[in-house]
Order: sequence, then C-alpha cells, then structure tokens
Amino acid sequence: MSDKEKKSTEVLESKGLSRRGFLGASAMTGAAVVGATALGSSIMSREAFAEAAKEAKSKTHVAPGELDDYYGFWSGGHQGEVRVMGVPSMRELMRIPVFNIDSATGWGLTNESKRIMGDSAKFMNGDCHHPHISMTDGKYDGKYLFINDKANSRVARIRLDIMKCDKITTIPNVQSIHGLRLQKVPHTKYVFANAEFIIPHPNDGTNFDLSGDDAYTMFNVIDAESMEVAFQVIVDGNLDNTDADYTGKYAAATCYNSEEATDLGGMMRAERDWVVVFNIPRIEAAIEKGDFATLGDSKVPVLNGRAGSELTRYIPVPKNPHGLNTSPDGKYFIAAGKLSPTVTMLAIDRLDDLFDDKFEDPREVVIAEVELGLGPLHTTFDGRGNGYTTLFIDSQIVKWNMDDAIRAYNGEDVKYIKQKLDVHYQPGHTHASLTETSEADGKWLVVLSKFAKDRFLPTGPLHPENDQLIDISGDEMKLVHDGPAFAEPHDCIMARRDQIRTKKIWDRDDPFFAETVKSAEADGINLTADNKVIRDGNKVRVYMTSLAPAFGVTEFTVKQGDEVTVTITNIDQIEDVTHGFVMVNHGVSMEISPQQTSSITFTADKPGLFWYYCSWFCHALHMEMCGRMMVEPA
Ligand code: CUK
Ligand code: CUA
Ligand code: CA
Repeated sequence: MSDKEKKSTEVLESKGLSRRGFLGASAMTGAAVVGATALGSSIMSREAFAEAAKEAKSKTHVAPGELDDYYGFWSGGHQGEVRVMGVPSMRELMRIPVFNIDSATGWGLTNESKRIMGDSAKFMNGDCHHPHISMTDGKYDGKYLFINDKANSRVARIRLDIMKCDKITTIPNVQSIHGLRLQKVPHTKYVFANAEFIIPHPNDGTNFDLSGDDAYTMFNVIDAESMEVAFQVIVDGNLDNTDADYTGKYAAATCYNSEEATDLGGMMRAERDWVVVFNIPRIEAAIEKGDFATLGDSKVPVLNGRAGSELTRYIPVPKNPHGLNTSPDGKYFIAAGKLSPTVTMLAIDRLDDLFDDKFEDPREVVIAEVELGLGPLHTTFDGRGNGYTTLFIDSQIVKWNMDDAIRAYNGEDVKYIKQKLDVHYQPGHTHASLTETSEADGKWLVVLSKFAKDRFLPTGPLHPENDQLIDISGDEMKLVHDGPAFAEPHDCIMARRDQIRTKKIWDRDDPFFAETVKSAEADGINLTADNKVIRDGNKVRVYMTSLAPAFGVTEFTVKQGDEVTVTITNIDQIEDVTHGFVMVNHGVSMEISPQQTSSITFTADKPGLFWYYCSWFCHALHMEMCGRMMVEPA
C-alpha cells in the first residue's frame, strides 16, 4: 500500500469507516460492479495476508501421496462442466463434462454421451450453477449429484460411482432453470428446480405480453430416479434460489422480481419481494385428486401455486432476495437480502400454522431479520449455531450467530456478528463442509469470489475467479488458500471422502453403455473378444478391443461417404489403464477406460489413408498404439 493509501485508510478508520464500507455504501445506490472496480486493492496488503496465511498453511498442506479429507464438487458455470476438487488441498482431481463438449473423454461426441444428452445434444453450451449431492435421512448418500443448466433449461444427474453424467432432462414449458436443491428427508425422491424467467403461455409467437395471467414461471419438481418431471407449480413473480427442509414437507424459493417487471428499474421498485414456500404433501394430494392441468404437448401435471392457492405461501422479505439456505439444525430457511443489508430467518416450525391460516400476516414466520452488511448473497453454516454470509458489495464474509440474531431482533442488546473477514473480491456463493446436511462439521469454508484482480499472475483482460479456502474450525475464520478458477463456479459442495465410493474399473454390465452392448449383440459380436468389421449398406461398424499397447483392429477399409461407427472395448483389467481413440482429421476422439465400451460415429467423407491412434497415455509403447483407415473413393 502506498503512503497516500495508508493515510486515507487511517483517516477513514479514525472516522469509523473502512474504505470498503464507504465505497460499499455508495455502491448500494445501484451498480455493485462500480464498487468492485473502484476497490482496486484491499485494505490489508497482500503481504499481510500472506503472513497471516502462513500460520494456517500447514493445515491445508496435503503432502505428495497423501489424500484429501473431502471431495469437493464445483460447478463450471457457463463453461458447462462439473469439477472434482480435493479439499483442503484445493487440487483439481477430475472434470466431469455435462453440458459442454469435451475433447478428452469424447463427451458430446460418443454415441453413449449423445444418447444421454438426448434432444439437447445439439446445444454445445450450458450454464451450470448448483451442484447438489443426493441424501438419505438428511445425510449425503453419495449416489448422485444433480446440477442445473440455466442456459438451456436442463437438469443433469451425475452418477458418483463412475463420476459420469448419466441423465439430462430438458424441463418443458419454462425458461432458465436456476436454483436447484434436493429433498433431504426421508431421501432425495425429488429434485427441486426453479425456472427463473416469466414467459407467455402458450409461447408460440402469438403473444409477447407478459402482463396478463397467461404469463408466468414455474417451480419444477423432478423425480430423482427416473429424471422425469413429476410436476410443475405456477407461481407469482419469478424464482431465484431454493432449498428444502429436514422434514421432507417444505421447499422454499426466493423471488427477486415480485414486480414482474421486464427491466432493471422495475425489478428493484418494491421494497420487499418474497420467499415462496411449497407444501409438497399438499401438491402430491392435489395431483392424486386430479387437480391439475397440462400445457401443450407436455404430459407433466401443472398446478396453480399463485398467491391464494393452498399449495404455497408468499412471505414478504426485503429486497431482491437471492440465496435461500436451510440451517443444518433444520430450524430456519434463511433468505439473503442482496439489495437489503439483511438476512431474513424464517421459522420452519411455524410453517404448518402458516399453511393452516393461523396467522393474519405471513410475516409471523419471520423469527429474525438482521443487518449483516452490504450485498448479502448466500449463507452457509458450521453446525455450531453460526451462519456465514457472503457480502458481495463489502467483499467480506460475515460470521454471525443465529440464536444471538434472534435475541437481537427481539430487542436484546447482543452482538450477533462474530467476525467479518475480507475476501478477494466480491463473493457469491459460500459453502462449508457438509453444510447442507445434518452433519455440518464446521471445518472448512469455501468462498467463491467473482473477481481475482491482483491475486494471481495476470492473464490478459480475462481474469480467473478466486476460490478462497477458510479454516472455520476455531473461533476465528482464517483465510488459508487462494485458488484460481475458470468461469464460473457459482457454487460448490463438499462431502467427506468416505461418503463417495467410486468404482475402480467399469462393470461390463454397466447401464452407461448397455445400449451399445445391445446393438453389438444384434450384430452377433462378443465385445470383449471379437475384432470385426461389419458392412451394412453404406454403414460400416468396426468392432475392436484395446489391450495396451494395441488395438484389436489395426486396419480397415471403407468407401467414401460411408457412415462409420467404431466401437471399442477396453479389455485391460488394470486400474488406470485408459485408452483413447482419435481418428485423424475427422473430429473423432473418445476415452475407453478399463472394461468400458465406447463408440463413435462419423462420415468417412474424404478418400485416402487416415491414421487412428490412442490418445490416453497407456503404455511405454503408447505412441505405437495406432492403426489405419483406408477410404476408397466413391
Ligand atoms: S447464483 Cu451465482 S452467486 Cu446462480 Cu447460486 Cu448466487
Ligand atoms: Cu492405449 Cu495409449
Ligand atoms: Ca424486486
């Protein structure tokens, strides 16, 4: 920090104002990003932080050969994938392509992945925000991870035993799936997914007016096993984030656009928007009774959950609320105010009475509404009664005690804010270890900061983001690690390593490639033994094995214009011996892990000789693992 900067900081602090608070306050008038760029550098110098971090550094050090205590799953934002991290080392362990195309594994290129992507395989982008792990009795069961796609209105499921996406569902009748959470109790039967944007119904180009009753968005509920949409609930306003309770009965969602405006000014007009609470048993009963409609070609039951409906309740909260988080003790839904410096705590045990119309005012369920700082976005928990809320505009994470907040709200003179820690910079989501379960263990906290600015070597105009790791095991939060991240991990989730059980090699009967096995059987092929080329009109099917360092077929001949399908079964039984298949100059690439079958289809559109080779380093003779496709002119 320059002397001049030091001086001005001293002056500000002597007036009880931090530079950040000062700028933050002016930033509240509208553009948060103005605050972000004006900040330039933090009050505490990088050197000072480095010094403070040294002390805690040993805690994050996972020595070569040692394993992390936690699996982290990071969303890849508009990059479209999920990233698997080790915590506390913050080492990236793996990437799971989901809504993107991946050259290394062939995701989006292979027949197996295209089948999973279904009709939406034509899209090459996605925008995932919220990864969540399936639960049984409020604890991670390690079976699935679900994630939304805001860009193309989809929900995907990842099987955690193989760490591959195995289902993608496009949600009908809505646009932009954003908030996503899972039913926690008794188990994840349902995936709750908010659609953000209000659209006209029918949306067939005959009506662009969003002011009438035939314009709305919906709360979408997906069956976690079948990945079919179970039902949709029409709401007033729009929907942002969501979470579920620990009884299995309620889900709640924030709405920032109660105004149903189409422009920024309009969306900020009201002092309060709301949290809408969904009563799942009542919705199920209504469906049972046939109390629903359908829209267009879709067969999904659509229910009316607008204000006044028995299925929902609307609780006014300030202002353009964003994050919605359930405390791990099961007591509160907590909505972060975003344009209000407050969080609102809703008492879940008052919801039964709210739905039974015992209250005049739905605000009776508000048990506390306390000020934390500027731009509160998301809250996470340590399982010891404390919440940790990101303050986007203040560039801080604030630790606060929930009981004390309630006492303060009731007029007692207690300090509910325990600590504010600078983070770098402009944090969005935050997530503490095991926090979405009843086992929140209060060890590690990740803050996903949207701006890195000066924290890393410069990378041109496009900067990485900064995922910061904070030790919350003691009384004080301690920043211990900066981790650059590529666009844009909105959210992450951490599970204990014993909660995730992965396969070492594929089972031959895995459903992931069962369709491919079936069609090979129709061709009379034994995939683990046969190396054969089958011609079927202008379709050529090449079946081969791979065993380090050789493909079972090292040359085959086709005619120009043939549609060629190469199906490879990796008969290596050794863990980690993955092969690849790349057909040069044909846009063909895929992974074949031990005991896996992968297939890919392409057109041999150019006459000539084309080499194919193994792309995953598998053996000392990996370079020699290759073959030739001869394409005869048409
Ligand atoms: S949203 Cu991104 S910072 Cu999509 Cu969970 Cu809050
Ligand atoms: Cu097989 Cu490299
Ligand atoms: Ca609003």
